Amino acid sequence: MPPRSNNNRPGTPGNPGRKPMFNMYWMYALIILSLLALYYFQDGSHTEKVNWTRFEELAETGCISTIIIDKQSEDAEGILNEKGRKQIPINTDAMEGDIKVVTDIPSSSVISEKIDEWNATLASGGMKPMTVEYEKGSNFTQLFWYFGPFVLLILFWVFMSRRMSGGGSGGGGIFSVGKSKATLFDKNNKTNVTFKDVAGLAEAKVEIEEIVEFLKNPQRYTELGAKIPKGALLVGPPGTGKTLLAKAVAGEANVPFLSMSGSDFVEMFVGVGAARVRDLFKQAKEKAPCIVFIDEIDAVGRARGKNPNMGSNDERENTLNQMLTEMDGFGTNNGVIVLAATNRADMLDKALLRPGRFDRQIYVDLPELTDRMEIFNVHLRHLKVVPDLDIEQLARQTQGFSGADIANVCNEAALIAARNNKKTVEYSDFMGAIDRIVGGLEKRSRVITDEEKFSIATHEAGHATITWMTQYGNPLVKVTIVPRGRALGAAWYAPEARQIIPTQALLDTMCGLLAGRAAEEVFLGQIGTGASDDLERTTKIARSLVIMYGMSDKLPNLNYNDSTGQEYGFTKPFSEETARIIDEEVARIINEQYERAKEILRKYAAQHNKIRDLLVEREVIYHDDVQEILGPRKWKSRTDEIMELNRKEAGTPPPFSTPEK
Ligand code: NHX
Ligand code: ZN
Repeated sequence: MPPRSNNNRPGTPGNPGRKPMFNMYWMYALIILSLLALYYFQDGSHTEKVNWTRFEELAETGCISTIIIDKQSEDAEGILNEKGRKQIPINTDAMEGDIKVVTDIPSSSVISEKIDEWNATLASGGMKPMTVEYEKGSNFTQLFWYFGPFVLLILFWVFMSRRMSGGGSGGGGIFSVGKSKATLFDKNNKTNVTFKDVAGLAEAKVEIEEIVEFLKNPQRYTELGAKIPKGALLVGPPGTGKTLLAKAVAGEANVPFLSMSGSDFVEMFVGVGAARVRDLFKQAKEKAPCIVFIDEIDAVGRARGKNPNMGSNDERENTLNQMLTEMDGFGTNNGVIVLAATNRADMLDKALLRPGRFDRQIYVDLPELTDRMEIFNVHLRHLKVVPDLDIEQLARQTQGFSGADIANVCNEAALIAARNNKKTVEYSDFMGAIDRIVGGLEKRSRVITDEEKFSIATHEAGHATITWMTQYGNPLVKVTIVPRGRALGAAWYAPEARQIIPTQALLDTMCGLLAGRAAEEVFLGQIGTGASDDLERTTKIARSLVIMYGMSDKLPNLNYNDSTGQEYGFTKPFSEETARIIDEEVARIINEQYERAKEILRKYAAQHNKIRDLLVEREVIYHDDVQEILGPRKWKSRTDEIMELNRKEAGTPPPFSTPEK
């Protein structure tokens, strides 16, 4: 990463030696000074408030050595001498400073007469007269007490605002809150990411390459009368390479590239977000043609609330409004193209998506099989791997992984290989890495009794049997009763990517999930708490089947889902009656699948028990072991076929049979 700079304006090329206006050390010095001052005025003395009569008494009996008259506040302080110290009800032995008594004086003219009177009494008793000092009221102390808190408050505010505005790098403090904090990539400060580094995403790449074209040769488009698009929105789940794609644009286009995160606009001060948007576009216009990239735009771009009085976030809306006007206002932004990334396009304000603003949406989806192979190839460039590594099989095993996940798998595999002192990274290391990432750390040290082992094996064998015997059951990779992460055992699958899911597939999935619990009931005669996660997932599927896909018998073709997430607020889009039916349907569907699972298990009880026993014996069993027991699947998936093909052609066991270390 290039260093972040707050100041990318031309004319002020990063001014490192500039003195900040408020240095942090000033703050500390001031705080320490005021504390010292407080301590000084306290000076360890003790002041006792007394009434006039008592003061007179003390003065007449020679307990006071010095009287200090304060004309302004009309009080008199008497510093007690040795004798006086014994007169007051507190223990004064340990006290180092003066002990004073203070009282209000009736009037300043009376007091001097009184003092003369007391001194005369003292003289007649053979005692030392009191000395008298006049004080004009210590202005400094008073000022301090009046204004001190305000000064402290202001200092605190300055301190906080410096904190808010990004750690004070580059200085400027509160005076730079309205400046955008965009990172600039240009000729002097280039990213070394190019389109070659972006694997997969073929379609997205074509679209984004076109945007680079717009900036490089605008006349090619404008000559025909076409308008250059203002912006493109990169939409896709986390880790799929939206930011990478944007960085590649920065690397490829020979134009300046301003990068900023949506959350950088958000600040605790009113109007700052809008000011930053203005500043960002001002910078961009100065540098045109250029690209502005706003990552995580949902931080500011979320749809504005419908009800203007309720719970709306004015500051965020102002920021958004400013962004809308900057992108398509009266001002011309020729040569500025805005790219933005988000993982929730449906949450964005509709105004952002209309033509003239982000008029193109580029979907950056989770990588398909071939994309994953490409991604593996990119990351394997840096690794020392065995020459005959089966990348297609790796890609099949990482269904649903994002590019970032795959990068993680490659790195984890290399770590595992290194831990085992291998010279090259092997297939089994990758499998270990995938298991590690999906399931968490293996916990072989967890103490499990034989009885528990038996019931875990029963549960997992149930999953294996049902998924094998149902049409849409996912292709089984392995079954294990080695504890990993939070789970005591698991059945691992290599799910086929499916675009459209038939009702039966959902039902089969639920049946497979319920199979663990069903096996416990059928073969153990009692059920345990362990199936909670299976049940949670089953219930979610059943619920979405009813309220989202309109697949239930009683509520066909109805969708009560709100994909925009802001239509209904706290009210439900259906009646109480419907709510009851939904609950009934969900319960009915789950119950039907549970009964079905038990039925299938009873039918294949012998096979289930064989799988269970093999599990107890070996702890991990693979696709082929299950096939041996249950026979070839009636409904073969492509993955099943490939697993068999591999074996026939190469005459080698499939890769999953590699026993784990
Ligand atoms: C416990 N764990 O919590 C113990 C340690 C029924 C043989 N007392 O269904 O391990 O009981 O097919 C993600 C993944 C909770 C989230 C697994 C949350 C497991 C897993 C509870 C097997 N395999 N249950 C399974 C299991 C458990 C649990 C999870 C999760 C068991 C079952 C966990
Ligand atoms: Zn289970």
